[in-house]
Amino acid sequence: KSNDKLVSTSKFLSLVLRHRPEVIGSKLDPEGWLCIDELIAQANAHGKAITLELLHEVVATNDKRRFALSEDGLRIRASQGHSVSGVELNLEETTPPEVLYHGTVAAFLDSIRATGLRKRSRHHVHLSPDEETATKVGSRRGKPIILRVAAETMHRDGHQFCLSANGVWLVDAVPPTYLTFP
Ligand code: HQG
Repeated sequence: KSNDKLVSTSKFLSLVLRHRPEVIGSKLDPEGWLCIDELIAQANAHGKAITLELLHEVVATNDKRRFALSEDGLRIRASQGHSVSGVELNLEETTPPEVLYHGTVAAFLDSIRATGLRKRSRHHVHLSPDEETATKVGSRRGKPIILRVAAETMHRDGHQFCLSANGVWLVDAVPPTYLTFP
C-alpha cells in the first residue's frame, strides 16, 4: 500500500474512533470499541473504501500505534485522543516517572501559566515520556516549547495518571504549580 493510502486511512480511523463515529452511522461501545466487520461495512457504505487487509496494515504500521485490536481480534479502538462523549477507556491507574513532558507553542503560554494544562476538547491532557516525543507533539502547531511536569509529586498529591496502550500519559489537568517553563 502506498504511504498516502495508509496515512489517509489512519486519519479516517482517528475521525471515526476518536471523534465522530456517526460519520459512518456507527456508535462506539462504552470503552471505545467498534466491531471491525461493522466498521468496514459502514465505511464502504459511506463511500470510504476500506478492506480488512488495509485496516490491519494501518494498525501494524502506524507511526504512533494509534489503534489497538481487542484480544479476539474482532474489535478496534483508538488508544487515546478521544473527544467523543460517552467513552471511557478504563485504563489502569499507573505511577508515573518523576518527570513527564508536554509539547506546546508560545501562543498558549500565558494561558497555561494562568490555568495550568487543560484538556480542552479531548478527554485528557496528554503528556509525553521524553522531550523528543513532546517536541514532535508541539511541532504540529509551530515552533515547539517543552514544559516539564513534576509528575511524581503530582501523583503523590493525589492526581491520577494512566498510560495509554501506545505510551501516552493521560491526566485530567496539570495545575500550574507542577509545571516548569523553559
Ligand atoms: C494547549 C497527537 C491554552 C496544549 C499528539 C495543546 C498527542 C492550552 C492544545 C495528542 C492550555 C490542545 C494530543 C491552556 C493546554 N491554555 N492552551 N490552559 N492547556 N493547552 O491536540 O497535547 O497525532 O488536544 O498545549 O501526539 O497537542 O492525534 O493536545 O497545544 O498525543 O495521534 O492546547 O495528539 O496525537 O491540543 O496533542 P490537543 P496535544 P495524534
